[in-house]
Amino acid sequence: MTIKPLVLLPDPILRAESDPIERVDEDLKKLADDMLETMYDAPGIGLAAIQVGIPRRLLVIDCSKEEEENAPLVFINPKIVASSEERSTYEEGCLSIPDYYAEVERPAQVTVDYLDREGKEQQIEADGLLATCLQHEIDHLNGVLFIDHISKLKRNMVIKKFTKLAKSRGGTRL
Ligand code: K2U
Ligand code: ZN
Repeated sequence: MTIKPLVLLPDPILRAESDPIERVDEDLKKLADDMLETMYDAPGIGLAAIQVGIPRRLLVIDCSKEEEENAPLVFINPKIVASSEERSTYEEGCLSIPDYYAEVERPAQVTVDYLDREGKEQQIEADGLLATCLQHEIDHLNGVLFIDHISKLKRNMVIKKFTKLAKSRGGTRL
């Protein structure tokens, strides 16, 4: 497996609409496995393919606790088919916007249709951190970042800071 370079704000590819996956083949499974290795190495609890520069509707998640066994999940062409009126707030971060955290309010429960790593149709009803993570990652597939859910003033400050950082670092690939 391979740890892949992360794409950082303000790389414009993070704003792309990712393409639906037509076929679940061995190459796609290898990409999912590389994304899981990249996510665990970061470390994070979720990762969308666009964050390693690949605009395909694929994401991986593992919300298991430190003291628990890993419980990796692979979501292919995920679609939110229902979300609760009730909302919850989490302090979110993003591997593409390192060391910046902000409170984001989202629906507390979501129902998501997707294909699993074997290409089998699945449906999950998620709440808690898994619901937040799924919405955060599915946002990535639509070119939406968690900073799009905070005030314009704060968002512009973050973008300005990461634009300056990218200039000093010579790019947006970590
Ligand atoms: O998409 C990503 O950048 C991965 C995020 C996913 C995530 C962010 C906020 C809330 C839930 C999921 C990373 O895992 S960032 C690390 C992290 C982990 C738990 C809570 C907050 C931030
Ligand atoms: Zn993110």
